[in-house]
Amino acid sequence: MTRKRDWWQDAVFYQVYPRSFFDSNDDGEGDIPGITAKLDYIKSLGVDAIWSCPYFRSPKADNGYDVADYRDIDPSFGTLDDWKIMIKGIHDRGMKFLMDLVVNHSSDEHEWFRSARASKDSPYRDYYIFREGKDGREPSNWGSIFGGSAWEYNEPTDDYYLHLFAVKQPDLNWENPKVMDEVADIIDFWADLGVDGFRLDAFNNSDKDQSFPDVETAPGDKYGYAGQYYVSRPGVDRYIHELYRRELGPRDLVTVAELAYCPDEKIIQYSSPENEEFDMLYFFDMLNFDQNGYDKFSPTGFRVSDLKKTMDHWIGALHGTGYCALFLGNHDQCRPLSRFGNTNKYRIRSAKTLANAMFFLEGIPYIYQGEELGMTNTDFTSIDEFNDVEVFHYWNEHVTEKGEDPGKILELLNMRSRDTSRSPMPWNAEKNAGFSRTKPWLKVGSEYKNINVEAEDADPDSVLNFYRKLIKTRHGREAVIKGSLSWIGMESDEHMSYIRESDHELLISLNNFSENIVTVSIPESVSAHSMSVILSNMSRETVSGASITLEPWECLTMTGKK
Ligand code: TEU
Repeated sequence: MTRKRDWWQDAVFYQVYPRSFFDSNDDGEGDIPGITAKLDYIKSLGVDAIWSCPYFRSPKADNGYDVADYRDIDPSFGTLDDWKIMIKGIHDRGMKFLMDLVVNHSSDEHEWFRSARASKDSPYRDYYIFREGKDGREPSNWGSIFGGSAWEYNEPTDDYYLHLFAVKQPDLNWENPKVMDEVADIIDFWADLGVDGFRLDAFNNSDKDQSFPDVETAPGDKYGYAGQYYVSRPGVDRYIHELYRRELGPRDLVTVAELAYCPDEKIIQYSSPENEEFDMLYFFDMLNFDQNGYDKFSPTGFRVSDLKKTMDHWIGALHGTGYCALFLGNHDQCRPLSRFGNTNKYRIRSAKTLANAMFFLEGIPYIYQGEELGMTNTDFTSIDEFNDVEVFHYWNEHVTEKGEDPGKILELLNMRSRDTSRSPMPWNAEKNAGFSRTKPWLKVGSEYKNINVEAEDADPDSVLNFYRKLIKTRHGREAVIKGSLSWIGMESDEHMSYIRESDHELLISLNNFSENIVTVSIPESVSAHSMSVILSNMSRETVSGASITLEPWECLTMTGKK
């Protein structure tokens, strides 16, 4: 089946974190006019579409993923008129715009929840999930994704409400058809204003087993992971299909599903066009391979063979059916360069190699703001410098409650916390990295004097200019969009190399992920063809032969006609 809404299949997306992108009114916070002011920059990358994290009215307990009004812009981000100017600017430049739709939960300050929690007779009571306590405590021992219980006591009605995320993010009750009607209306509202699609936040958590069975807990823990009772249950398919039928399909809107803890057997179902569910799949779990399970704060060390196996797994499963997002970082992860690359001698080379290695795979590349500059993790020197709800939960649990070494926990937070990648975008070498003339809401990374847009724009060999070439080189390539994938040396822990092949094109991407000189044997099926270098981070112009020797962190992409 051919998809009608297919512009995105050859697209590259740019992810904006609005609070940290650009501050147009010098209050220390990025805003919507700030995005508008930088549209020429985004366009200059050659990307096709922008996805922005939320900017709706919100108390920002989870930085906007706690929405208090789905139809209004938070005053700190601007106004609806500012938004209209922004979307016009995006469309005028030939780009598309996807917004975040956060409807697994709302803010506890949303008027629905204010009313629901005040009285059992509220018309909004069933918009949320309230339950009586059991033996003087929570209705079940489910743990929240951010730590602690997933239930919060609600005094006015003497019962508890469910929040899979923070206390201020009560879960919406999708078993109530009125919630569906409300969300369909919200989609309608933004579609009328010109949005091109949505990223559905945490949507595969929307259907819960509302008998709330207790779960097993780790020794010493009060609460346990209850994913088996709320992840990717059948309701998710029903809900998204109904939204598709009512709004998304008829209005030609594109969706990207953020899927956390997604079981393999669901992914074909979610992405098969005939099911009319999601367009692109964004696997939150794609970056779990260098840690213990879902625990981002227990890193196990990076091996490039694990990255290859992970990509092979998801891409292989979807090949011929659907597309996943390709990314190594986002606002929920640390900076890929600090995690997988080299932040010292080979910073620039390795930033280019990480990008080159991902960009020629099958899928839709997503660039998270600042990645195109080769940004590294922000360095925090004390817990007071952080902002994220997840960080504070982790600190309280490990330092305050369990008495673990604060120095060690700080080190871990500097390695893996979400704030490491949420710092202001460095625009130039001036004060506050040119992001704002006032002290920014979150610390600016200390490397901004070297790593910033102005400096990199002027340097032809910068990471930024490599990304521009990379995006241009990727576009429109048959082998990249739908070609087969075969790995060269899948087990190697030094390089990530692969071949993509379609009816008329052969492409080979070689990426040395080590500080060693590495020799890669080229299969005869490729070496027999005349291949030309289309991208190199070492200014190589020609390469041939049955083996290729790569310098430390060198990357190289070549193509040939068949
Ligand atoms: O993320 C979903 C999600 O599962 C993450 O919260 C994840 O568990 C967490 O980052 C662990 O570190 C989305 C958004 O991307 C995230 O920013 C929000 O906090 C979350 O939903 C709740 O809306």
